[in-house]
Amino acid sequence: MRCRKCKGKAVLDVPRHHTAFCKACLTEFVCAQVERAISEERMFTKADRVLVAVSGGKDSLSLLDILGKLGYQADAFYVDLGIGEYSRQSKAKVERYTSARGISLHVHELKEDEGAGINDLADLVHRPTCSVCGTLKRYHFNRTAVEKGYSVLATGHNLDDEAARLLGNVLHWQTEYLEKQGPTLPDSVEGFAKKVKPLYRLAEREIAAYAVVNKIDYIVEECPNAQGAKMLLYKDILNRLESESPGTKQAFYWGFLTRQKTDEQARPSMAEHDRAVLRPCVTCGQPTTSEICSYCKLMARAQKNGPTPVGS
Ligand code: Q46
Ligand code: ZN
Repeated sequence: MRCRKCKGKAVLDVPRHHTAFCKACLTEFVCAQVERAISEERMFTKADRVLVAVSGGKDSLSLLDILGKLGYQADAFYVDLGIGEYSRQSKAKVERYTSARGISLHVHELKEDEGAGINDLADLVHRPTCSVCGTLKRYHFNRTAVEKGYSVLATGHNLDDEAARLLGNVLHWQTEYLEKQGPTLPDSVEGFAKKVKPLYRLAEREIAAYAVVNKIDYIVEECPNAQGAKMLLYKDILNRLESESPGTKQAFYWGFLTRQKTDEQARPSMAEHDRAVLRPCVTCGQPTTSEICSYCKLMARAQKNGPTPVGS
């Protein structure tokens, strides 16, 4: 297999673009796709300070790497979920990557600040672990970005993640989630950082190949709580469709984004809607749609149900 661009030895075929790339051309392709996502979706500029939420996995560390190569100001934020060996290893990968490149790293420790790891917290509030994890991560991503002066919070969600999420939302007609499923969510009110997903144009296997070619030392294991998650099933189904018919994932998700943009012109923008409904949480001051934000509700419930010393 030869690289379509330079005719060198190809390391990855990309059937959805009818092409194949060598190491150098793959890196160029990946960086160009991210640059295009950033400019087309007006995510941020070189003047913005960007906080990248990193897990130690290939996507978030690659995103940090690509933003550095492209000359953006990007720092890292890691939430230590306290999941035994998995958290220890993923944190070590993040620390090694950032310290080797002189990137600032902010860390939030659940065991220290919330008084328990994610599995114990989920038990205390009798809710599925990943749902509690989602609430906590969303809260701390935003709070840390705002408090530390970052205007933008970037996550490593790729095309496979977004297409799988879209499939889940469509299968259950979660229209309220569909409205908010875009690669750029605006900083509609004070106290909210803009949220962006600069990898949405790239498939998981393309990013995995980028990480290997660029010698990024990432944690290969998935979070142990991800096993059996619905998202993995949706990804598997989409991968089967993709192998039969390359380009399916991209057509599904990008087609959704095109329709979403047309619809937006016909109704009030999400920013206007948010401005009308959001107010500061009476407990912590973070923006919320009800009197008390979902993080504070969750922590109050954990405190009521257990001996956990709860921080804020
Ligand atoms: S980290 Fe958290 Fe995922 Fe682990 S506990 Fe579930 S949601 S699976 S992205
Ligand atoms: Zn709150």
